[in-house]
Amino acid sequence: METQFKILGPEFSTFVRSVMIACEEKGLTYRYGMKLNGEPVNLGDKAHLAVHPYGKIPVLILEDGRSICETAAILRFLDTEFSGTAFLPEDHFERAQVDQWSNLINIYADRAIVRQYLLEFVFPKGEGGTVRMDKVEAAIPEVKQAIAKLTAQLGSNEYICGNAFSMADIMLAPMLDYLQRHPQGGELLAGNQALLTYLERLRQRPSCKKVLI
Ligand SMILES: N[C@@H](CCC(=O)N[C@@H](CS)C(=O)NCC(=O)O)C(=O)O
Repeated sequence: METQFKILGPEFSTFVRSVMIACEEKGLTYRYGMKLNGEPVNLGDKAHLAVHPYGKIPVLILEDGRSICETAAILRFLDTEFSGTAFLPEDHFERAQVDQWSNLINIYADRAIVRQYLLEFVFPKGEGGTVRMDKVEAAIPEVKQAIAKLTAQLGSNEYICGNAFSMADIMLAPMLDYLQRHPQGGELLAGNQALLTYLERLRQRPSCKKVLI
């Protein structure tokens, strides 16, 4: 029978989307949502902390009930366990480069683009549920800096770590996709032909066509 994974987390989360893209690339079936052992679970509940010590999502739940948390660890596991698109190069140095960029994207690009900027619009915390425009303005320099660093790393290559698709692209695709689709965020990317062409290349992959909607 086909392996079916459960992904703990809502479909709109960027990191959940990365795991979904990875499953699609490997041809795996999966379900997602905020449920553990068939029971609804909230962030930070005891049951959640049992599978992620810091109460974050996503968590991958295997068929036998074992679990893996942290997006990079999940993607690495899926890559070593299943054939299909390779997420990591064979060469050890190149592999380290992909790990390096996966981490840089997971920690720094995510903080600048998603946490400090996009989430201000998605979950407005201002008075009466308004967007805190002062926070948005304050976040823009770091978003621009993240865009500049990603553009420099991309160079004239097809993917973020050279000319092969990798785990680092899987980590980045949902973030860039949200940023570009967002009216103000999209303006920060406008005119950046290299990054926009790269994003379009990712969006054309069958995995991304299914997940980035
Ligand atoms: N380093 C973690 C980051 C996970 C993360 O920050 N997930 C967000 C959703 S995209 C989350 O759990 N947010 C809820 C919270 O921080 O309470 C990973 O790579 O999985």
